[in-house]
Amino acid sequence: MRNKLFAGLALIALVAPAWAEETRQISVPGNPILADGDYYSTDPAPFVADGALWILAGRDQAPPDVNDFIMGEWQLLRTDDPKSGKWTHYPDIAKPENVFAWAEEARAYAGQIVQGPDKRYYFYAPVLEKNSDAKDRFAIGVAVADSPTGPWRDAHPSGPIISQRVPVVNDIQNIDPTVLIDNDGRIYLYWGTFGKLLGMELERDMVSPKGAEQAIEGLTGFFEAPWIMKRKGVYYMLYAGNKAGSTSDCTPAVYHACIAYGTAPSPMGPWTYRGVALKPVSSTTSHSGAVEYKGQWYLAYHTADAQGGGHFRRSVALDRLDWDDSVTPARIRTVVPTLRPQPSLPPSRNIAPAASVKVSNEPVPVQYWIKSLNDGITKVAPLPPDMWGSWSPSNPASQWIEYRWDKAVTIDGSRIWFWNDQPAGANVGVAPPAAWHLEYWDSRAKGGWKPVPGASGYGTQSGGFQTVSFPPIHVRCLRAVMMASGDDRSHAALAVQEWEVLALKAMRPSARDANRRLGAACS
Ligand code: FUB
Repeated sequence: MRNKLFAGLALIALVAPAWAEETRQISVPGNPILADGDYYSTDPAPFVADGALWILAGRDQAPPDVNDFIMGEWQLLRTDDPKSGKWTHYPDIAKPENVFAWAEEARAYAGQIVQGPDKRYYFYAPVLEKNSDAKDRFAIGVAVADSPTGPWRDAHPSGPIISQRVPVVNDIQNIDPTVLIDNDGRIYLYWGTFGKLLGMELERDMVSPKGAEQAIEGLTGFFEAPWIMKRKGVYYMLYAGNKAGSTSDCTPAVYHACIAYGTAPSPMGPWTYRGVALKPVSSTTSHSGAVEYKGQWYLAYHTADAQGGGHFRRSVALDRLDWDDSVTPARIRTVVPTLRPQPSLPPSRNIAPAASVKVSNEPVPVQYWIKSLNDGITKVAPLPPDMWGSWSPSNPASQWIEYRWDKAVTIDGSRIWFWNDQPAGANVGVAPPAAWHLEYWDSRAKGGWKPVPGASGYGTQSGGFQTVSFPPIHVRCLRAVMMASGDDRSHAALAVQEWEVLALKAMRPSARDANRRLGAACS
């Protein structure tokens, strides 16, 4: 797939001088920066060095049907002018097993590069320890180099500076390091995931602990991906938060994250939650870093928006981060993600994206996402946020999902893609429906939900579209009514990855409005 054109827009590969037969000059009109699916780039950590803006990133290498973080190496992106869209790409600046003799390959997780007091560059890198009896072998190593591009060598060859065994025993997963060198020269390291965040002061050698690990509290909904920074005397911590729920300001679905942030008057707190800097992106994980460059702040983050992208095939994006200085401490204005110009979509008979959605099981359990029903995305290996679902400890015998259009539409077909984690006929978990059918709201006389007449048949298999056709019918509200499989004791739950409704003629799809409000009920 190397050097393929994405969306008809040029990605120009030139050969750069000296060390860098591998570097590539990229000219991009927007996000993601690497968008053609050739190199995925993830967990961005921006920094300024030699007058340029750099982004350290991991590299997702999982095949499309594998849900795992297969990440063999780190890479760099560099620009002198983010607005120009011109970047130099340095693939493979380091691999865990080449830099750290004690590390295993393929888990080059989210790192950060900072310039130390000795002007050399220090790379805080979470990797898997090869020979460790720790329950969780993730550990943070530190590499050092004279240039961001390396060569990187282990700054602490005796092993990681943080693990479940050093400097003291801990029981967290030791990943996602972030470092601040304060104006007084003191150095602070923070790290953690799965809701646990630790912080520690480091000596000026950048590797030795100075003082004890401390739990960082007060960052509401903290999940992972901390990013420490300081502006106008205030300490800011960005992080991936997943305080999920239907009324959450962060995310309605637990498998998604927003980038939230808190502030503190000193590096170790006390921390106060302040709000959301970036709403959930298209990948389940969200990971960001912010930096000021030539007077403008930027937020680097990743998404699943590149060609062939996914939750484990993520790509780095960069957008402006603006401050509201009318309040104290200054507030981060919610970042507006931008995309490069997208190819116009071909005409389609599917008019589901123009509908608003109502379902029988509101509030939808936080592991599912109602918006995925008509987002036009189907995946071979979807995760729970890629579907609407209904699992609960006690599942009813039936559920429905409903589309409402602003005006009545004439339709003659529908396609639905069920998802399951249990076989057909199961009475637990999520299974394909035992049966399903379409109903429309009949507005004549007293009105009422009626089966769509003349339907060709309702397949119940999962893992692909089940298609039904019927004589044209004029409707404003349409339901897919699903009967769960099960028995006298219990029923399985139901899940749908995508539900399409087909108009008679293909038309140009109107822009999808993800924030569309629920349309008026038909009843
Ligand atoms: O890339 C692997 C992991 O995914 C990172 O460590 C997390 O922050 C999340 O982005």
